[in-house]
Amino acid sequence: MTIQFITTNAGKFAEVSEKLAAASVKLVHLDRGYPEIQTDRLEKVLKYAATGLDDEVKGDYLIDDSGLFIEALGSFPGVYSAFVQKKLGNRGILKLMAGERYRAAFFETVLLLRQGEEHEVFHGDCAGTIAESERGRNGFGYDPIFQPQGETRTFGEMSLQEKNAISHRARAVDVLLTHLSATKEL
Ligand code: ITT
Repeated sequence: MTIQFITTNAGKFAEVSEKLAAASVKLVHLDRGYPEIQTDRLEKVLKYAATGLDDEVKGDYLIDDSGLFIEALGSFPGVYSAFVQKKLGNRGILKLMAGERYRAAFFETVLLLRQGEEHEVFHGDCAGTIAESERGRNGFGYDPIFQPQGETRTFGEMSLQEKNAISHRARAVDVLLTHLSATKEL
């Protein structure tokens, strides 16, 4: 089966297509944005986006909204992660966290799959801590400052396959794959 992944983020596309290729799902990259409302939950962003995309995109598609939630910052940047990455970057986050000993954080990914007339939503998360400095050049976005629980390296220091073994996005894709096999699509 073929699904279009609508995202402007090539890193997301690489991660999801690696996982889906292993399950013989072909992912096609549709490199375009869509309006993202400011709201308190990632899922609401996707559900709103889907109402517009349904009219504009033919065939099955997948969209991904993700965020980094830092506990000491009251879950910031959370739903504002894209804006904050653009405006403050990882250095800005490290400045906000300077002197903070409680560094717990988690990533969350929500995926929305449109198949026929149906919308299905899948969640994945990954707990960890905010590193003291940027480490590694792999991945994208916040990867160099996020160290998953039980690991000594940041996502930025891991290969795509290593990140895909434990990440929020990979977990959401696993739930998506379980759904596809339960509905006999695979
Ligand atoms: P699309 O909306 O076009 O898919 P985006 O990069 O704007 O791409 P998001 O709004 O979901 O995607 O991402 C919010 C921010 O969080 C953005 O700056 C990403 O780079 C970052 N981000 C998302 N997933 C991440 C991950 O797995 N590792 C590190 N940073 C991530």
